[in-house]
Amino acid sequence: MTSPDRFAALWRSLAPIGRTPNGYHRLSWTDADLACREWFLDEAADRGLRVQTDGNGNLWGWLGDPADGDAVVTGSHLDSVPGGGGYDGPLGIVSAFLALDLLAKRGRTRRRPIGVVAFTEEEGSRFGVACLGSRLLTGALDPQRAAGLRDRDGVRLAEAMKSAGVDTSGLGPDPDRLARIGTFIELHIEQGRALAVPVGVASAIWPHGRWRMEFTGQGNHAGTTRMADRHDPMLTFAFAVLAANKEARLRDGHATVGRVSVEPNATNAIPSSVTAWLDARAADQSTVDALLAAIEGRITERATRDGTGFAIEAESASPVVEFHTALRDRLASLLGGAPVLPTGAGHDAGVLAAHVPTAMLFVRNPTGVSHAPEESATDVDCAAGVEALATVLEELACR
Ligand code: HGY
Ligand code: MN
Ligand code: MN
Repeated sequence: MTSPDRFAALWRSLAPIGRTPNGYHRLSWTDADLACREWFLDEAADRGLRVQTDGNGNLWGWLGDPADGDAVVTGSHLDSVPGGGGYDGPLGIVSAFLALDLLAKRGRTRRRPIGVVAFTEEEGSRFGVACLGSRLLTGALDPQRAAGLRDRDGVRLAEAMKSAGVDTSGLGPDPDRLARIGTFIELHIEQGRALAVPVGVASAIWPHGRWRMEFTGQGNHAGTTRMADRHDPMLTFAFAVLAANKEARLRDGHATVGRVSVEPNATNAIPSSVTAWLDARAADQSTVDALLAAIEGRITERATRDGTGFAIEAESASPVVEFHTALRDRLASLLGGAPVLPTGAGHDAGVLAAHVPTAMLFVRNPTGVSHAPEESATDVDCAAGVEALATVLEELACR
């Protein structure tokens, strides 16, 4: 049994990395990420795993030879949103290592390779595309486009990887590696307070996407420009935020504008442009599409009234994911009738699900807060998650 204390001890070895007074800052290929990667390699080595960094920067630790195929792979991601919580991502990796410890204790004979994976840039917080590492692995993202993605300081992904000493010539689909995976299991903190028991099983991931919105107008003097003469993109932007919120409420969807940049961002100047990002999600694709059309229509009308320009462009889109139903039901019953529930959060498991039988285990999040420093889970529930993951790995890799 992985006691809560044993969970807490391993948790403490990772927790200080990238932690700031305003939450976690573990953006891919930054020093914090590199320290997390070192932690992964140390923990993998402690367990005798063979480690690899693939051409896309994803980290793999193997028990057995992956070339034997039909591997059972588990893992998640180490990167965070800026100011994020500590559990979103890392819980799946800490739990994977502890589940291997439990498996070793149980002494069952492994019949298949077992892999632990840390996918890079799952949050898309630095380079703007979510699940970057798993999308590159599976061919869902063009490597040329990926190599050219820039962070807020203009650093390209390829440069960031190179400065971390990673050869970028292998960026792109890795069909051989993908073909060796028989099943993928991601354990993740639940992010919406939907679990009344320590562990649940995912049924689906909502379709969702990210759109970049550009508002353009006439920069001008805050003191001398009459209100009637203004073409103020900040006004159209402000309307856009309210419109997105209203249209989402009308459709039971979710719409968020959490990131904005203003030019010239001066206290006494009417902006010349405002760039903002819309995150929109709903239980089905037709609702997402209708939500986007409504938001875009209302903002376009308003821009005409404000005499400003408006453009919107999709940056990353994730279709609905229905997890493998037989695997889902097998795990729910294996775990004593664990609840089965959907999520509005995207995951690497959602990308892998299009290629291999994939399932997710959720660990209870008492407050439901995520993507914020207050994100939490109890050691007792996390230990239950490890126990569940070990049982699933035993079922899939030892029978
Ligand atoms: O945004 C998401 O749903 C995930 O946390 N990347
Ligand atoms: Mn997240
Ligand atoms: Mn996550």
